[in-house]
Amino acid sequence: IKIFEDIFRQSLLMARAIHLKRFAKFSDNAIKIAINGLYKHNNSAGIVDLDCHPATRQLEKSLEYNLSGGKMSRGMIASQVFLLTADDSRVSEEDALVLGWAMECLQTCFLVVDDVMDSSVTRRGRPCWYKNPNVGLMAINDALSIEMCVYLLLRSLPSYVPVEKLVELFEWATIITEMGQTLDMQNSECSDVDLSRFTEETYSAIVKYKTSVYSFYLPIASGLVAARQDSNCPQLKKITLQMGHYFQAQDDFIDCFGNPEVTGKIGTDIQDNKCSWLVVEALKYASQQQRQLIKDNYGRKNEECEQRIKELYSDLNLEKRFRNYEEESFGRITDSIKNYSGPLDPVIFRTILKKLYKREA
Ligand code: DMA
Ligand code: MG
Ligand code: MG
Ligand code: MG
Repeated sequence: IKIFEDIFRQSLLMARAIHLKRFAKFSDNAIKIAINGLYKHNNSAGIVDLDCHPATRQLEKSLEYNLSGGKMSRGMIASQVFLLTADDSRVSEEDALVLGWAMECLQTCFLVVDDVMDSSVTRRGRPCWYKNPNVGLMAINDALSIEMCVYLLLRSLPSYVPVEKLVELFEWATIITEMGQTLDMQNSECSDVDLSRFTEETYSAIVKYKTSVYSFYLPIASGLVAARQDSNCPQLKKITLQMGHYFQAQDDFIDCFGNPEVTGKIGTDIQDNKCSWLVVEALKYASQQQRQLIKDNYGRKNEECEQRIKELYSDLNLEKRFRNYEEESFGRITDSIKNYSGPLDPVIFRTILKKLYKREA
């Protein structure tokens, strides 16, 4: 009955919601809005000339390349929550789309630098931005510019949207995520493989900072803040943290066991010495001998070493253990959603969870 009720309520909400295609198409407009914002602020200072500037062209190119090809789930969630919870009749679909693309710009700037830090090769089925000829480490500067597009977009919103509150929320989520990336790097960039770092506690802390806040809390909370709804709800925090933990565990699983044709990226966690869900789990069950094997082969920039770790993961039944974790997480999050009471229709949480469940990309 619950499922039918969900489908019915979902279709009701869908009638008022934004479709993925419309969201995707708006990306060109979002780029124009960001660039226009850049001109506008520039004119008031009047110091530099941006017209037909090769640097402006570089920003446009990096936006075109990097904003496309993703699942756009964070942006879609922010847009939907905004549009579905706003009582103010002046709130338009375009306002919601602008918020959604600000969210996608934030995600994009994180990914561009993440790929540099993780020495990744592909992203969304194409070479990582920094791997492109004529880009290289300029990607870092491009990422900083893309980060500022978040604010150019937010500040383009009309005055009936609480822009300052949104800016504050985005700033907070950004620095938390960056601290998460610091934790992620501090636990992987060490000359000696230190297995004592790979604990569940460390893992939970990294994931809370680097993934949950910007991937789940921010999209929902920003939608609520934009719509002037109450976002200060302990159960919302609980649900989004649990979703983030589950999402990153899946990301870590996919890094090793996923199909690059489907995920669009080639895994790097083993060679990068990451505190991944898999290595934490492996260490729980590894014998003394297997621990030594991890110590000798993990975090080496060497494909044979990587292969040995993958074999060990299979010997330790990590695929099956992950499937169990997946079921447990699904149950845990479902229970948390049941206890939610707030301005959001809980069918939205259930829809997000359904999309996550058993995802392969
Ligand atoms: C990504 O973690 C986290 C952020 C903040 C981008 P990750 O390096 O595991 O992501 P991916 O597997 O997509 O490179
Ligand atoms: Mg990465
Ligand atoms: Mg990373
Ligand atoms: Mg990953």
